[in-house]
Amino acid sequence: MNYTIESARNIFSSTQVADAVPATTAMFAELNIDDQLAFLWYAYAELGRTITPAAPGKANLQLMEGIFNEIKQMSHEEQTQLMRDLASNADTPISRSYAYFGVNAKLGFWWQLGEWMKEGIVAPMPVGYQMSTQVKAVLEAVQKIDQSQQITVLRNTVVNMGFDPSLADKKQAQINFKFPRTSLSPQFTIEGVTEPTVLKYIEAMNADNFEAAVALFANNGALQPPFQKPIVGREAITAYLRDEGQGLVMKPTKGVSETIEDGYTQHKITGTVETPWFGGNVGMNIAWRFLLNPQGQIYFVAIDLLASPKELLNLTRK
Ligand code: EQ3
Repeated sequence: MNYTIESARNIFSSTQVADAVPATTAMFAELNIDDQLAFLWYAYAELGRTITPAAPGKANLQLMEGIFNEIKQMSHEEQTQLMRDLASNADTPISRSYAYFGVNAKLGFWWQLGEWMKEGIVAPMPVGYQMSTQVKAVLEAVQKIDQSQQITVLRNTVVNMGFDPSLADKKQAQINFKFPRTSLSPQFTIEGVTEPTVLKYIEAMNADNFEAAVALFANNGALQPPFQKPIVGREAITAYLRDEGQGLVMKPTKGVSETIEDGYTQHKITGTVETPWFGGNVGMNIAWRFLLNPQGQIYFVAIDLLASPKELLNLTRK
């Protein structure tokens, strides 16, 4: 059998992913702009009752100092308009700069605005704000999902802001955050999997060594992030990982390896992944579905956010 990226996407097809994430993100997108901003405020505040993101570090925030100074000098009305412009993908200078921030820079930008909203430096939620029934419905939906899914919804909404989000796929991020690692890479063994390429991939990712991780891919190989289409080719994968892979801690625990046709092998590994924003407080349940070519290179890997912890045990082929 000759594999294509399209056919490779179906390996280990019984994997149950967290469908509630795209469903909730779609509900959010239906809200009007003020309701979207209000939803984010309440969802973030609600999350903050149990976990709060770590401060992104001075060096990272300094990368956006110019824009932050501009914002601090604005009136509350202007700040509110700025937030509306970002959420509605309006074409304004700040909204354009934002579109070129890396994912973590976008999150860091809103983290800072959130802090300033609490302090009253940036326009807070209006006193006496009455939540609409639509906002209530999305909040209820988000309360039903687990924290790793909640933070994924929040992250998706922030990523889609700014002018013009479609540019985000084609560009090299101009502001990229770095998260210095505070501890040694975690030691791991994957029960059931000894394939060197898979082990080297995890090791490289746990050291932010994206060049080493990408060298494991075939030239025409692809990486499929959760809820996204495959990213094809080494150059595009490197740009993606430099932006989104920083500071992740991957803790794979078990897996299964099988030889299939023509010397190809497939491997499904499950475990948890921690983001530098929430550290060990949120362990995201993840599956990696690898298809290796006969040379042992990664032809395809899908990263899935799993529907439930129970899915960590699902290593069946079909
Ligand atoms: C100020 C406030 C509250 C109100 C205002 O009205 C609007 C907004 C937006 C506000 C602020 C909101 C804020 C500050 C939200 C912050 C949210 C954060 C920090 C969310 C972080 C989420 C991080 C996630 C979900 C990371 C997931 C990463 C994964 C699953 C990575 C997986 C990968 C693996 C395992 C690989 O092997 C390869 C690569 C890949 C990256 C895909």
